[in-house]
Amino acid sequence: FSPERLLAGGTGPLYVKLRRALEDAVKVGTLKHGDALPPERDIAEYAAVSRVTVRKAIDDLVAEGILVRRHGSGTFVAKPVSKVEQRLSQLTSFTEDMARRGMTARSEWLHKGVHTPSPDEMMILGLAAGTKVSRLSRLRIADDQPLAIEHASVSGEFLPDPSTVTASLYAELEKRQVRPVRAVQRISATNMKEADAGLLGVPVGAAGLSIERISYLGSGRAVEFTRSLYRGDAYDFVAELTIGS
Ligand code: 16G
Repeated sequence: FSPERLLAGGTGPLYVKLRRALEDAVKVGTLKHGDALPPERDIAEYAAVSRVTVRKAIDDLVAEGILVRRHGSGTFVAKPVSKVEQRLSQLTSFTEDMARRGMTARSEWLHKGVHTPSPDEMMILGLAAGTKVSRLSRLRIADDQPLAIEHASVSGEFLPDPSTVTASLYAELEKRQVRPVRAVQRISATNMKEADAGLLGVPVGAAGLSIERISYLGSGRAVEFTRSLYRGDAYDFVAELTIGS
């Protein structure tokens, strides 16, 4: 990437020229997807422009989703996502879904703990007074691409110690013979707020899918209440429909 090129003419304010130079560098592959951008002060120095100009050009490209800022580690060229097509008729886990596509699932844990349930959790999970709830929050990643943020609440009776969940929640529930067999899922549209957008590497305000899943045992007891935020640009949910009688 050689921002000197931007001194070679063209029209418009300096930050627009710099933005174009950065965009071109991504298009022709001088800056590759996932690459870190040099520090702002270095770019300002090479291009002989002020840091304010550099900041403005980068802000625009972050808003367009071409670059992503990661707190504490810098600015990177965003990776294009390949869309995941998810059938809405099967009760599967994230780990299984990704394995089926030949992708490797992993999670970054945001929280794991045992809590006194909120009124919502008590009602939805049908918890008796005095029962605890295990909460597990994580960033779900497939092949290094963050796809979703999930906050799961599981009745303490079925999962007394959330630290036993290392990779897959459903695998742990299966081991404990309380893997859900039925679920109700609600999907609604949302726009990403700053903290979530930062974790998912998308611009603030980007389209997201907010998904709530309540899953049940064969006996009808609720096992899991999970609220998730999926990247709108990375998921297609597909359902098969048949004519009603
Ligand atoms: C899916 C489920 C989530 C479940 C998780 C278990 C949706 C919207 N959500 O992500 O409710 O807790 O799978 O995955 O599909 P795991 O077994 O890989 O931890």
